[in-house]
Amino acid sequence: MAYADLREFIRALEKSGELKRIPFEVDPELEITEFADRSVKNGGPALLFENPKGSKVPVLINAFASTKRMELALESAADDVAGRISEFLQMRMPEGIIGKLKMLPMLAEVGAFFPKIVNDGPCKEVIRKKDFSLDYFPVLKCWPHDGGKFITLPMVFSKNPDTGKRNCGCYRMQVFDERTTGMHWQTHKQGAEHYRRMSAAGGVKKMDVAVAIGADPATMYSAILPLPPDIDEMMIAGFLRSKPVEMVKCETVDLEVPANSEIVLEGYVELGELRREGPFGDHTGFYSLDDDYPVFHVTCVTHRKNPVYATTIVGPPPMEDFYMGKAIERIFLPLMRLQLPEVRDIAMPAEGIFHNLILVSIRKSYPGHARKVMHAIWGLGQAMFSKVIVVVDEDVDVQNFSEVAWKALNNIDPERDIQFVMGPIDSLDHASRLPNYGSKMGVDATRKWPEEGFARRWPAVMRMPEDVQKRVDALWKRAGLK
Ligand SMILES: Cc1cc2nc3c(=O)[nH]c(=O)nc-3n(C[C@H](O)[C@H](O)[C@H](O)COP(=O)(O)O)c2cc1C
Ligand SMILES: [Mn+2]
Repeated sequence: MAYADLREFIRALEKSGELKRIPFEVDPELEITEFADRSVKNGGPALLFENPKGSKVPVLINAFASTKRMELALESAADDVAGRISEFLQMRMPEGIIGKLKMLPMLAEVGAFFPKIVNDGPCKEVIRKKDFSLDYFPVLKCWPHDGGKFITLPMVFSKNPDTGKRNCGCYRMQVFDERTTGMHWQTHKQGAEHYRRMSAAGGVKKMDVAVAIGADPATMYSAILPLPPDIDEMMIAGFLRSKPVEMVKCETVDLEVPANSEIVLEGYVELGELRREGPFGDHTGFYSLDDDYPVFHVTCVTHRKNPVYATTIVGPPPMEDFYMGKAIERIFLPLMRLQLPEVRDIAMPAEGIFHNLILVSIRKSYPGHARKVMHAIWGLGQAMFSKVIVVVDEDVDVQNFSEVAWKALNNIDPERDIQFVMGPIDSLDHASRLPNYGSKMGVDATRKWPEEGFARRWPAVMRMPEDVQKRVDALWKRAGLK
């Protein structure tokens, strides 16, 4: 059963022993971060701060910050979500009338994913068009050298001016004053693309934007998914929760937001207006430098009675975003395999902050195959950011980082097997020579073939035969060893 809203998810977390309420006063400036950081690194629960200093609105943090909580959020393990996706991808019209009849329930399920417009919703319980202030909400100052307070887990809605398609992305927002924030959509993201297109078209000066904070967990989660342009996150959220997302029209802008949202900020981004944003203690564990980004002007705030403010912190790994990213790795594997069926598995170790290190195992079929896979990944949506790709043969378990390091390091002749390419890189990369542009490295750690010019013999890995292992099992016990 899909969660109706954030509150139902909070109750589910609590019932599973995955939530701790903090009734006393804690400061949203730095103290909540210190709590959340310690909790995630100790395998602790999600935290609900009922009495954040300076606000009546409680703060929810770390709601997705473990494999178990991601599973509760999506109501199934990420691997099972991937399984459902594989099933749909393999769905073909079967022969004969009986087969077609069998298909009907599945097709009905597909139709059931599309978001539904409703007339009213809980997010309209309180509507403030005049007397509102962002100071009402307990927005965190996350890290000591941050440029200010940041809304860190928003669902930012905008429309593609050319196609009219909706986009929802999670882009942090620095609170500048009671009614303005930064809008940190990086140049590769859909919000930025909409902004560019509107600017290029001319005519209008303002771009409508609506920001929802806190909703049912699948809807919140959909905002971070690296979907192709013009694929509606709300449709994918409907798939994830097996129930359409109900959307309501905004009061002052031509956009819709999830009806069950806790908080909605409506407003606009003025085309051409930029303001210094940051620094910000970022996903990488380093501070992102300050930079110029568009400004979001809030024109109306709507919220539920007694809203809950959902947020997260990012920083030295592993953090909550690692668990959110790990589920993406699982969920997107079948989609990647649609284009690259030779891929067996991929892994993104926490220390690589998603795309700094991607380990890929492939079924190698022809000379240069590993390099083909690297280039394909560099051409695949947000996987373009992959800074280091290590390709191994299918017998290597990429989830076992120790095995990958051992085999890859032994298998490479660095000069021959490492390839550098130039291209777009993540805006958060602080080491690249230019913002958003730099080099990437591919490591072909597969076994080399004669067809690839490898004239020597390739050795086998040592393994004891099973019969010897079995004999020693018995002798081991006899020796009193454990
Ligand atoms: C906690 C969190 C914060 C994020 N903050 C930003 C951000 O400030 N700017 C940005 O461009 N992407 C940010 N992202 C990544 C985007 O949400 C992600 O790339 C998403 O796929 C973008 O959606 P889009 O393709 O619809 O633009 C963040 C992700 C997470 C998990
Ligand atoms: Mn998108």
